[in-house]
Amino acid sequence: MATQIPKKPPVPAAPTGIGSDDSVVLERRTQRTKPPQMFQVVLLNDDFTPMEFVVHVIQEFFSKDRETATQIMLKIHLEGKGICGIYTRDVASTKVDQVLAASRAAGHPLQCLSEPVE
Ligand code: TYC
Repeated sequence: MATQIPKKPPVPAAPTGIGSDDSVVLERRTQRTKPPQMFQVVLLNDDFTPMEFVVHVIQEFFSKDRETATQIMLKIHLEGKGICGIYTRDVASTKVDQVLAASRAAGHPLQCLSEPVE
């Protein structure tokens, strides 16, 4: 009886991503996750809220210095509305709540909203 020479088992075709020498090939991805939708927080003009209060609100809740806050307030006063900051959804929503709470507590009708950017 002839001696059986054991045959090597056939090498399975390497699946995509595995090199023929068992090395793992990582594909470069351009971007793993897309950036979150951003929201701009807008203040609206009205005839009653004092300018000084609006400047205070912009400084306090949007971390602007007094000069920048004054410029934003004047833009709102002249153009009807203005962007105070751009944030993720939850942060923007919190800013709106904080501004409205402070305005109502002070007895002013200041309006604030957030809207998606783009
Ligand atoms: N128009 C207001 C005034 O003349 C000032 C003001 C500015 C009010 C900006 C609201 O978002 C506002 N007293």
